[in-house]
Amino acid sequence: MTAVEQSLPAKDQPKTIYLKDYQVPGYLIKTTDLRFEIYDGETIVSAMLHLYRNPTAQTPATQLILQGADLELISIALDGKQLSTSDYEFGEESLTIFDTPAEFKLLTITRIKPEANTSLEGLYRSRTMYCTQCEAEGFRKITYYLDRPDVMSEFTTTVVADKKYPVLLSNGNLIDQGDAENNPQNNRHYATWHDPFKKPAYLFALVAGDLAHIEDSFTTCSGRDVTLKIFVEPKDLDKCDHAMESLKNSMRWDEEVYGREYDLNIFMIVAVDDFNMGAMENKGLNIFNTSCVLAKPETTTDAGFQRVEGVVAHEYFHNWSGNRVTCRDWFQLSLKEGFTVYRDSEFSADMGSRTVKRVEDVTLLRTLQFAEDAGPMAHPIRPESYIEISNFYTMTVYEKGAEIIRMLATLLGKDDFRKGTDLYFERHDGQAVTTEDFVAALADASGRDLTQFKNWYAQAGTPRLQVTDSYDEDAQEYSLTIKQSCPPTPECQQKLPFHIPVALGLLGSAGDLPLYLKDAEPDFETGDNTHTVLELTAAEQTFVFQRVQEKPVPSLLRGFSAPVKLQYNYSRDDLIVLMSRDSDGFNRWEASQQLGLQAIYHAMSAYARGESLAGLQLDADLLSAYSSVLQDDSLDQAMVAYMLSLPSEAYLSELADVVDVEAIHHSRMAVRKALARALRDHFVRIYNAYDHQQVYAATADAIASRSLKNVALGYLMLLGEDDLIRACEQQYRESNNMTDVMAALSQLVNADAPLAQQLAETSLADFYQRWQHESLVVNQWLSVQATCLLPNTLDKVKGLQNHAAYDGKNPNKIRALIAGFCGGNAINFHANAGAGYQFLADQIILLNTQNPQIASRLLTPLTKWKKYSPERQALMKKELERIIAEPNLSKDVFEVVSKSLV
Ligand code: B3K
Ligand code: ZN
Repeated sequence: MTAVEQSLPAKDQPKTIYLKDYQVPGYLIKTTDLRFEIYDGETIVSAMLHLYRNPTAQTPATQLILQGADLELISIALDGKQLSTSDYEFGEESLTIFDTPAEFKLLTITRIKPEANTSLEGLYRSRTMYCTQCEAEGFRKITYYLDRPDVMSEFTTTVVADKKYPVLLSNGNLIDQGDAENNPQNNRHYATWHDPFKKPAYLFALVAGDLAHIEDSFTTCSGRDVTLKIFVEPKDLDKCDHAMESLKNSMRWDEEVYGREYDLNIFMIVAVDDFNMGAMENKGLNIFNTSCVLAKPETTTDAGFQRVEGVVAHEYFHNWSGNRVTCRDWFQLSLKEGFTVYRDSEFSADMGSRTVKRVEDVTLLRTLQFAEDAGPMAHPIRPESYIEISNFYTMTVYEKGAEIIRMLATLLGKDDFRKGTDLYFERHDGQAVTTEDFVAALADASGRDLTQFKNWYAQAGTPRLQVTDSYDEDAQEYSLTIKQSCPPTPECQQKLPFHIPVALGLLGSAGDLPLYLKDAEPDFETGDNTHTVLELTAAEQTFVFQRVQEKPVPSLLRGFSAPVKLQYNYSRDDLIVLMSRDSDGFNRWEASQQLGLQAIYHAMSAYARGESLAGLQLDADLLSAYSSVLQDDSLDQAMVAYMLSLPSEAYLSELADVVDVEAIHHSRMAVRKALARALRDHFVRIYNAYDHQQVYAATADAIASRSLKNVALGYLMLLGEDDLIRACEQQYRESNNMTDVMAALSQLVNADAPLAQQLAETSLADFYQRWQHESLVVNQWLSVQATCLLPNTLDKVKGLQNHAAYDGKNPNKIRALIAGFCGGNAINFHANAGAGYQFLADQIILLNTQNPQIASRLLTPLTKWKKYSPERQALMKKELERIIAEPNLSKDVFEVVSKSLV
């Protein structure tokens, strides 16, 4: 018996949903008229649904099964006639109405309790406002409905509430408002919204609150004026400008790059403090986590500014990739998410630096998504089955999904890709479709055969590319042999070969060599012939380049042209060449990372032999390569910062078969210290050249120079010198922006020197004193402490749980403190004989009933248990078993724990 089977009696085990079981809905809903009567403590929802049999269903439906959860049914009438209890039946999360006609109107009246809704799904209360989150299956917590994305209906929504909630919003255009009827005290009012675009229930939204807003407008490419409003709590009105600017930039970009115009008269964003994720693309009424909309220099870091820009764009782009064309079922999630992440990442690349954005995206992918793809929750970007769909809003569906769209764009080229997306939007506007439909549109528009490419949608796992080469000087031929393989994953043991674009160039002594690929298409030699994209389709393929006059250094997988692990035996000298002068900026960075890895692995071998790493010396050639980077004026400063930053502990762990937490941490730290000692003067020069008085700007250049200066500070702080520590504290005290304040604070908190610790303590106290009323700033304060790499952090984290700054119901606070510690502080999370594991399991058990989605997300560090030493494995597994033995386990937590224990 497996652990899963042991855990629950078979009848109580949550059901697995399979893609292969998909059936079209028996009924469709023409119109949906909703009325919300919001009172303190309860809300009454009246839903009038105009239903009709789906003409495409194989057999005509004779009963209607609606989904509903946590609802109290007050009354139900079909075509005006009240139903009696024998006309319908309740299931676990359903209401079945018997003997239903071909077409009818169903009126249900239900009672819900938003104030008691801690799952933050459905209608709930966050601080002073009411708001909704319906994706994926939250609408069923609002009223009985066909809660599936292929049922698209025209919604009209009336919200009635006390006037202490002056702002009443829903999707679409405002068509009516006024004082409520039967309202003797004249203290209630209403607003009616109509959304002319058919949409699935997951895109429904409602907000009621005492909100302030900023307003702007955008004239679309066809000359229509669109009102833009961002609603926030009044205290946050000074933090909306960056989001508004980002929104206008997104609207323009989508017109220019994809030909997509906005379609309603108004576009609204509302910022909410209690939110399970970043934001939600509800039609015309996006609801955002405050952390993804509010920004101003004094309170928000550069990363925060960039996140706001990226998330605003992402949600806006969903208006076409997600809303106008939506998903047939939740297995198709990547249809909208992968595509939209690709779109937002290209937008950010166009707004800032393309190479920097690529480095950031690949870093995220290779640490988090590759780890997911190698773990128990591995799944293809279009999964075959799930227990709880909320568990599939993953790095794989989003980030790998985006890589798959990127590969399609690379294979088709700019013009054909655009023709393909135009055809997709035109062909499927107003429909709920599949990833197959998306690929078909691209294939039809370009004339390309994408059959094999579709393996990327169905097979999980990160493919490995093993590259070998040979140079024949006499024949002047250079051959590259590429073998592909993919490790087994839960859904599939034997993989079919993938269709993989491998972008490359060949470096000669004087720069990129011209490429003459044997047997290539005749047009190969036109245009830029120093860069090409090879198409790998077989398990093994050899590509021969002719007229190669010297033995080249291959620059492989330029721009990270495919989400794969590349293995090629680069010598250290090759890497130094690539790092110093590859024409592909991404591969220059990649070479720096490979060099960093080699240095860390070298230190890890010494560590394994029990040698002291205290005075570790780095090789002179390596140091001179790093110092050339520091002096290379042709490089973007952000790139210098990234090239100088060693691969993270998380990435080193992902690469390891068995993670040795201490060896990774101490070896990486030793290399960092060695770099700090050797390059001290460069770092001091960079630090001193920075003008700390300059006015803050969130431009790519300004962000880059802060980033490089703060990387220099990070190295300098490793030297433990009092003057440098004092300079750091001065940066903390005097900086005019949160990026520099946080960078300094984090360095003080992490510096293992008495003076630094003393200054860290006073600075942390000062920080809280100053910012205690700014929730998002307090989150940064929690997170800087949770990620402190010095010992005893777990005790501090536990202490902070009782601090006034913490709120165990707010997802942002949970992420800052609990996920910050368990997911971002390996050396402490894995310390003390499993104390960290036990702490995490306790939090998950607590959150399991309160907020299952957040509980399930927090599990990630424990799901990796098989990657650790046998002792740690046993301790982590014990905690997973303790969780699964809990009564009332949510589907969310059950699915992740049970799959991890297999
Ligand atoms: N579509 C939403 C995510 C919904 C998550 C539901 N658990 C945000 C986004 O990806 O744009
Ligand atoms: Zn999205």
